[in-house]
Amino acid sequence: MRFLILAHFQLFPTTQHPPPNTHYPTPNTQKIMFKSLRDSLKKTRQSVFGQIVNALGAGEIDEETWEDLEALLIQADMGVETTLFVVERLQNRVRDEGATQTDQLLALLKEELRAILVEPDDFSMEEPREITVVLVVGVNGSGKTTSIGKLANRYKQVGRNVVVVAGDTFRAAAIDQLKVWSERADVPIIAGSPGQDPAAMAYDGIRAARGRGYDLIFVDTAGRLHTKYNLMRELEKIYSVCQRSVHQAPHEVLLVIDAPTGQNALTQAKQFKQSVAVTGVILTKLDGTSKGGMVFSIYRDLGLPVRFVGTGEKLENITPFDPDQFINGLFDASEPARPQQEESLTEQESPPDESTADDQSKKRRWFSRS
Ligand SMILES: Nc1nc2c(ncn2[C@@H]2O[C@H](COP(=O)(O)OP(=O)(O)O)[C@@H](O)[C@H]2O)c(=O)[nH]1
Ligand SMILES: [Mg+2]
Repeated sequence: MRFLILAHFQLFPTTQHPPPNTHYPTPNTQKIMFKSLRDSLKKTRQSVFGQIVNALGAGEIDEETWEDLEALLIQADMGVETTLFVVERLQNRVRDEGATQTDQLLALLKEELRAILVEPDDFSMEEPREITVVLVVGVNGSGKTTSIGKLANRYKQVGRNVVVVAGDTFRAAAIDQLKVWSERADVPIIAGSPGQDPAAMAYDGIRAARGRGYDLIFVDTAGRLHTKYNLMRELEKIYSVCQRSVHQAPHEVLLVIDAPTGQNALTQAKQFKQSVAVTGVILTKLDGTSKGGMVFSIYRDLGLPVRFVGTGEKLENITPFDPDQFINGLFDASEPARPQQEESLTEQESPPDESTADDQSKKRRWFSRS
């Protein structure tokens, strides 16, 4: 056999499959989700969007208003193109609607920003089907393995039969790291040995998972190989293995983007999009950056919806992206704006410390509110 099955995989006898899920309850965690999204937007809100609220406080719209607004939107990492697009739309609306006051402009700005966050199609990962394959791609250190651990936990909590496949065979540490996350999420892992062909690993993993009746498979992938060319070819092979293994798979291809990387991440994202049919974005490390404005360029420049936001390093620190909550979180006027103070996040490849008992109880609280 080319792969090893670690963790709890052997707990399920192969002859007795868990029944396929046809109904996936979604936990009613609206309030808690909003809190965690809002909290993770603190830096973005305090450094940039709070200043926009101040700049558009009370007064007449003049030339300086437009200059300040443009500079602040660029500072929020919205990207030049998206910023110019928004400012032009606002100038047209101010003219057409006869607005003269900055508070009117603020209301229009919120509307225009919200309009960029187009509601995507239904999330394929949550549609009932016998088996759902989710491929997770992105550059090294962006948070793929961590996000898979968090999502495995989240979906296991709502009754899915989750399994993770260690498709990053480039580094031994990557396999170990996914193993740690699978233990935290209490889901089985299918892993081979370092250096093994990742597409063959994906094939074996999907086949084994299918044989044992799992309904949600997350496939981890490498973010770096010897060359970028190799990486993209390898991802294409994994993608095509998924296509050949399960009808309409991969059902989701989630691109993990590291928010602190800002606009540079978009160039990398475009390269991934050229190789595989990316369906959505997981935006990680929003908690450590003031670059939350890049959500708008992900939607506009990449044409991709943000599906989840990483709000910290712990198991429960992931939240579905909600456009209305995002806009509210950016402009919450109850906090004073502070000058921008970017804290860079250190990227480490080893798994973070085990969650504490307190984390575990928080996790239970998170999912028990329904
Ligand atoms: N603060 C914070 N750190 C994160 C988040 N997601 C991932 N990380 C950290 O980012 C680092 C790299 O994550 P990893 O999952 O190994 O990235 P991968 O190489 O893409 O698999 C780790 O130290 C993670 O703890 C997040 O949402 N917030
Ligand atoms: Mg990884």
